[in-house]
Amino acid sequence: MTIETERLRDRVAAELLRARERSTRLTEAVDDDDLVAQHSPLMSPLVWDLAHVGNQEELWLVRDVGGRAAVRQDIDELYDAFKHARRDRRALPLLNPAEARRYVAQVRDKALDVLDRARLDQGRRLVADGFAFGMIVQHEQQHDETMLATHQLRSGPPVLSAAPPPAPASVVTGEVLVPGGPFTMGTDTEAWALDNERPAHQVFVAPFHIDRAAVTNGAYAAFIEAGGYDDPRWWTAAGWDHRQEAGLTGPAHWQRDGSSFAATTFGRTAPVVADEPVVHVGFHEASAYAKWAGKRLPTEAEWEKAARWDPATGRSRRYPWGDAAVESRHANLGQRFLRPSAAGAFPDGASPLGVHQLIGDVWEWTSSDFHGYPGFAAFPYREYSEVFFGPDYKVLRGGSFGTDASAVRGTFRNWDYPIRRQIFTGFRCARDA
Ligand code: AVJ
Ligand code: FE
Repeated sequence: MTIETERLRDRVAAELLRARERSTRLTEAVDDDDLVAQHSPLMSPLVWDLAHVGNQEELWLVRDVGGRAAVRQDIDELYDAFKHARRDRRALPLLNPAEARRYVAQVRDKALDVLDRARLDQGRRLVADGFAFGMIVQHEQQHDETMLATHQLRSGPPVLSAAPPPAPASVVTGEVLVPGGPFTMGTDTEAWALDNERPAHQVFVAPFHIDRAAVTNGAYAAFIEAGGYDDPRWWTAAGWDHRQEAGLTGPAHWQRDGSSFAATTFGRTAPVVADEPVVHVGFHEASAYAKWAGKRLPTEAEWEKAARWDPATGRSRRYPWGDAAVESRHANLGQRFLRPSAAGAFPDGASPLGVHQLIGDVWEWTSSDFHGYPGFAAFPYREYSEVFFGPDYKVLRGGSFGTDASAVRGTFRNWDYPIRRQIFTGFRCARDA
């Protein structure tokens, strides 16, 4: 076995550990009553997420890759996300917190043993380059972001805290012109890319302008103050219906505070910071803001071209800053800070054209429905992406402050219903050139 393979094995083990440290932090922050509670009909009890992470690890790493006997075959059905809606999971005979912790630890022991013996350098496609392990690392990190969103929805005194994010030397505003022409969207070479990011394919994009930063709280407050939520001209028919039905008046968690706004974040209420990206807005609100501003949301292809296309070489790179792995100076990721950072706070992560913070801070709504790329093939299971393809879901790009670096890249695609705003969603605007 090569040194390369051994280095990959060490990296996989380190990533599995890092994910588990985060799951542990998020589930040790609250008591057992809180872990089993349903904090919102939109979210699972935290203890479900924990055992579900273990169950996926058991299914893929212990049973499939390892070919080992089941640890707990009897609980598969309880932790199958397609069998029970989130709002119904509280009532299931779930593992209690102590049992769930014991279960995920048992599975992890076996998974590490499987990792020790796995042929990462050859053989099954599922195992080559550590893909199955990478998929499970990302799966746990995705659920850790989901658990963070559950924390944001729970009531009671704060239990999570973090330092404030860095402030920019100068606030980034304005837009850049992205030249028209073809670029490579998606990937064939990113080892841990999920099925919906594949295959790489050429896409022609007409020239467009895109904002250098996400829409800020200050800009969004101006939309509210201008009566944006009361003027159907800015909303699509479906968006206006939803705005009326849900009684939307601003981002989730905002309260009016005299002539300005405050937001409650992980149990603490504070004035919104004008230069930070707006967060907890739905697709309909993002589209309405964009129309009011004389702009529109970028398509998914436009977003990816802005994030990956290198004007010097015409090549698509892994990240806005190049092909180098994520470092802390590049982006606000990984729950280091528990809120988005102001426009311009991560200049080292900017693209060659000067577009900032495409990765990290807030998930960005695009105007695109979630579909498979030409030549899409579900791998390793249809339920990761394929069953969600169609007009019901909108694509989100770039990751948030709650997303781990292992679970986002220039090609990564997230999706949600257009009315959803419990995840850490914002947006940036674009317009035709
Ligand atoms: C890609 C974030 C939409 O959380 O529903 C977790 C990821 N898939 N378990 C989700 C996922 C299976 C997925 N998203
Ligand atoms: Fe899952």
